[in-house]
Amino acid sequence: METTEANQVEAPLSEERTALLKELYRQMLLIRRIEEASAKAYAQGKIGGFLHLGIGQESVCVGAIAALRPTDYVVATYREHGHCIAKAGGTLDVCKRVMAELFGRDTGISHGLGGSMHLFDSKHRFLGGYGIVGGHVPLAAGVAFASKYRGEPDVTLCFFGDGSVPQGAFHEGLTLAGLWKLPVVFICENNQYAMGTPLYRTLAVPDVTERASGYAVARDRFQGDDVLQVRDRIAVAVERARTEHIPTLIEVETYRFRGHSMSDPGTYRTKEEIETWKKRDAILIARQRLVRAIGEDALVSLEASIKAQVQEAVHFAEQSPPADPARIWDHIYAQPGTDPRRM
Ligand SMILES: Cc1ncc(C[n+]2csc(CCOP(=O)(O)OP(=O)(O)O)c2C)c(N)n1
Ligand SMILES: [Mg+2]
Repeated sequence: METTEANQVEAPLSEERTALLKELYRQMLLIRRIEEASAKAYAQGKIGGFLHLGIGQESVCVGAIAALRPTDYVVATYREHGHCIAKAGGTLDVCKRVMAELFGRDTGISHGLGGSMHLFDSKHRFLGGYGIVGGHVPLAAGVAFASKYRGEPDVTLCFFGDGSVPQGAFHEGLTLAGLWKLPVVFICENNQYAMGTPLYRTLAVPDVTERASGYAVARDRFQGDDVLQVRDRIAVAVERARTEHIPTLIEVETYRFRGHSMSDPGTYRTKEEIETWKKRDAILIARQRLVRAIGEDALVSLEASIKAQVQEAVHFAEQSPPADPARIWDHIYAQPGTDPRRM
């Protein structure tokens, strides 16, 4: 047994769990560095439009997606860079294509036509990137319905923020998922704010998962500080969705360290509040745990390679041609007879 800084006794990690934690740490750090680089490029005027960063929330998408099979689906909000990268396994290729999309380049993951809020990667079954708060919740139920209808074993993960919960579309999506027993897991990334509005001003019942009984879906609620815990708890819900067709409503407590978007200085929060949450940073916690398990040296080359990959992704975006105006009407409507999952 080892002792953590909080003086809690921590069970030693097995070799397998250490390897898993190292991979999850790699993905979380890669996503953070990609987003930091995109913030820099935005400030330099190289990225336009909206840019919502998930810095501080990486453990949710990385932990949750680690519980999936590659054939499972993910649907997310406009704060979805990390989800898209994690769904593709955190490769250099996806980082390049996400960065190129933010730069509005033809090589981008949506050919530069979508930008930050509309990443889409059908190959890896990442089905967007949606800007309408709560609007994608019924879409995720529809994807899960399609899997069940076709007799396919795939599960859909639907990520949304606390601001989606009071929306009508959230209610409709959860109602149908519970009624039709769809293989879907709804994950509320409760980052305490909807833009500048704190949770207590939007939700009369602050425990999001209390709503689950109204929809006859299972529920779970936990903190996002420990990425391994996120992975393990979501894995239970994914298994339940796959084998029993019981949906789950999950709430993960997390925090974004920056403003809502690049134009938000976040002055509605105190420095003390942000600093308190930074001590719970899942990347920091994972790193401390890995240092205790395998030593700092084992992480140095990993971190250097992440830095190099991020530089390569930015370089790729800068060198790529701009989005092609001839493509502007592509992918607006489905073509009759085509399967949008294979476009
Ligand atoms: C239907 C709708 N209403 C309002 C907006 C404007 N809006 C964009 S983000 C946002 C806050 C959403 O907060 P939350 O769901 O908690 O997600 P977070 O940004 O915290 O990740 C709002 C109100 C929108 N995009 N869609
Ligand atoms: Mg929120």
